[in-house]
Amino acid sequence: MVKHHWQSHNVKQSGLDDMVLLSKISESSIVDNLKKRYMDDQIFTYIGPVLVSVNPFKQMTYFTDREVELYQGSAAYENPPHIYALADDMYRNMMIDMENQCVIISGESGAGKTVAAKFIMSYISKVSGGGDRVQHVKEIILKSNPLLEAFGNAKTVRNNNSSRFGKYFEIQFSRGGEPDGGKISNFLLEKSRVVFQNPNERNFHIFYQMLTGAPSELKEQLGTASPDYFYYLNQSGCYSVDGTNDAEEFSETMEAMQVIGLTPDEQHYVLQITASVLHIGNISFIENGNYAAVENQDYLAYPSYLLGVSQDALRQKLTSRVMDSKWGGKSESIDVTLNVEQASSTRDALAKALHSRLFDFLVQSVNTAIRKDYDEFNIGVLDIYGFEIFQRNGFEQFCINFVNEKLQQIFIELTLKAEQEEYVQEGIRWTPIDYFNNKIVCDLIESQAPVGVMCVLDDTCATMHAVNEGADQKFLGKLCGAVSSHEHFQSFSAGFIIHHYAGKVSYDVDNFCEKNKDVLFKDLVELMQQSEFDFIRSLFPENTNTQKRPTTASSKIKTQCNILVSTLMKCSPHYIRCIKPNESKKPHDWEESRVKHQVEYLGLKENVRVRRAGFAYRRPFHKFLQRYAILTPETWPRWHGDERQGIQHLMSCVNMDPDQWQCGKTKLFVKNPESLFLLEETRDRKYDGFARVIQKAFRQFN
Ligand code: AOV
Ligand code: MG
Repeated sequence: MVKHHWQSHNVKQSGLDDMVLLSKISESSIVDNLKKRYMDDQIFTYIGPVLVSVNPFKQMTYFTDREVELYQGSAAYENPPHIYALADDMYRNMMIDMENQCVIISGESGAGKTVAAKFIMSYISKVSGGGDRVQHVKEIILKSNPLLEAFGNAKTVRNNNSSRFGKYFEIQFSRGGEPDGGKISNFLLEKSRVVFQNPNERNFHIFYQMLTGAPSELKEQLGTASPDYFYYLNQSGCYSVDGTNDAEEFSETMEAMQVIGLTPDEQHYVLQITASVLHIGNISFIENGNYAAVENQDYLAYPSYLLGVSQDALRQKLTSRVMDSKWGGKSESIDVTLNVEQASSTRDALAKALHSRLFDFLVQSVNTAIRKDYDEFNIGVLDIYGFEIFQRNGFEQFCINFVNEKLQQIFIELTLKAEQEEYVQEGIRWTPIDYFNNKIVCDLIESQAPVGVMCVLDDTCATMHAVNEGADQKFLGKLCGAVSSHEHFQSFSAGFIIHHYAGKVSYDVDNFCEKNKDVLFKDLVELMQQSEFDFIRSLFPENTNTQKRPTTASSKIKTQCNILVSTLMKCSPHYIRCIKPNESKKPHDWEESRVKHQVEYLGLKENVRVRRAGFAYRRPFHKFLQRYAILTPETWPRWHGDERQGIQHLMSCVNMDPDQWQCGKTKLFVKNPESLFLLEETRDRKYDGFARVIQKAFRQFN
C-alpha cells in the first residue's frame, strides 16, 4: 500500500496556513490573515490542530474525490488546510490510538457549522470500506441529514437553512474501521416556530416542500392549498427562499424516509400529520359571552379527518379543559370553559406537540435503523444551533445561547485551561496566558447555589397554576432579586440582558414560564389517544393518570448539555471554529468589524498564544513509543525498560534538537510542529519501505 502524495500545486499560497506561525499575535493580524486567504478563496486556516473555517457563500472547487484521495492518510503539513485533513486525522487517530473522537463545530448562526458537519460525514463515508450492511448504514447516515433538516431547519433572517435543533451524531465503527452503526442525540427543537415566525422567516421546510412537491392526488387527500391559505405560514409573509427548490427537496425528503426504512404507510402518516398541523392552525375562535367558540365549524373537518378524531371531540378539547379540583377533601373533575386566548394557545399547543413528536419519531427511526448494541469506537459530530441575537429574543434564544455558552466553556476548558494546567501538572516551565473564562456566564444561567436564571424560572413555574397571568413578570421580579448584582446581568421593564461571551443579548420574558413548563394538557393527550390511527396513538404513549410533575424545558436542556459535556470530555476532541464574514450572504464580501468581533469572542488570539508559547504536541510516553517505534531497531516492536530512556534513545537516533522537546511526568512534549513533521515523515518512509518488502514477499509467495 504505497501512498503517493501529490501536492495540489495549483493552489497558491496566501497568508499563513497555520496562524501559530504569525510573527505578531494580535486580533488584527489574525483578521488580516483570514481576509487575505478568504479573498483568495482559501476558507480554511489552522491554529495548530484547530480548524478555522470562513463561510465562502459559494461552492468551492476543492471538495471533489481528488481531494478526498489527496488528504487520505497524509500528514497535515503536506497539503493546504482542509476539513478533510481534520476528518482524516480523527479517523486515523481513532484507529491508531483506539480512542473515541469528537469534533465540536461552533460559530454563530449562518457561519457554516451544518455544512461542515456534512463534509465530515461524507468524507468518512468515502474513505471507509465495508460490505452491504455497512453501505446501508452509510446511506442512512447521509440521508438522515436532508430528512431531519426538512423537519428541523427553517429560513431565519440569519440563515436560509438554519438548524432549529441541535444534534450530536455518533458514527460507530467496527474494529476494522467500518462505520457499522450510529446514534443521534437531538436537542430541544424550537417548536414555537410551528405556530409563529418573525417577518421574513419561514416555518420548517417540510411544510413548503409538501405544499409544492406532493403529487396532486396526495395533495387533494391532504387538503393542501397555497401557503398563504394557512395561518401558520402566512403570518410572516415569507414563502420562498432564494436558491431553494422546495418541490425538489420534497422528493429528497421522501427518498430519505424510504432509505431509513419507513414503510409506505408510515410515510403517509408523517405527511398526514404534517398537513393536520397546518389545518389545525386555521381553526380560529370568537368570543361567545366570555367563552371561546370555534369561529367557523368548516375548519374542523380536515384536522379531525386527518387526525382520526371526531369533530365534536376536537372542538370540545380546544375550547374547554378538565380541571382536577380538591373540594372539601374530595377531588373531583370539572369542565372549565376557555376564553379565546386560552383556546388559541391550546390549539397551538396541539400543533407544536404533533410536529415535535413527529420529529422525535423520525430521529428514533434513524436510530433504530442504524442501532448497534455494542460500542467499539465512535466519532461524534456536534452540530448545534449557533449563537443568535435577534431584535426580539425569547425563551428559545435563551436556550440556544446557553448551549453555545456551554460549548465555549468546553473549548476553554480543553484548549486554554487544560493546556496550561497540564504544563503545571507535568512540571513543564511555562508563563501563563490570560483569557476570559465564560464559566461565570454559565453559572449565572445554570447554577443551583447561588441560584441562577434557570433555577428561578423553575421555581416560578412550580408555584404557577395551570393558567396564570402575570407569571412572567413575577419571574422577572424574582430574578432581579436573585441575580441583579451579577456583572453579566442587567434587567429592564420587559426582560433582562445577559452579557454572553459572544455579546449582549436582551431577552423578553414574555412566555418564558409557559414555554419552560412545556406541558401538554392531559385533555389533548387523551384526545390523541382516541385517534383511530395507531400511528398517531403511538406518538402519545404517556399515562395521563400519573401525577408526576413533568420536567421543564430548561432543566431538560441543562441535563442534556451536561450529559453531552461529559460525553465530549471522554473523547479525543477536535475543533472547527466557523466564522461568518458578512450579513449579506454573498461571496467575497468581508465585513471587517463582524469578523473581528468573532475572532475576539471565539478567543482565537488566546488560542494562538497558548499554542505558540507552548508545545504543539504532547503524548503519553507509551503512545509515543508505540507510534514511532519503527524509527529505531531497539524500540521496535516494543520498548522494554524505562519509557523515558526509550524516548531519549529514539530522539537521539533521529537527531532531534534537545531544545525541541521535554519529558513531563507522564507525557512527552514537542515544541514545534515542524519537528514532529520530521518524525512523521521518517515514519512514513519506513512504512513505505516496509510495505514494499511485504508486497514483494507476497508476490513471490503467489
Ligand atoms: P450554521 O449551521 O452555522 O448556522 P450553515 O452550515 O447552515 O450555517 O451555513 C449557512 C449557509 O452558508 C449554507 O446554507 C450555505 O449556503 C453557506 N455555506 C456554509 N458553508 C459553506 C461552504 N463550506 N461552502 C459553500 N457554502 C457554504 V445555524 O444552523 O443557523 O447556527 O442555526
Ligand atoms: Mg446549522
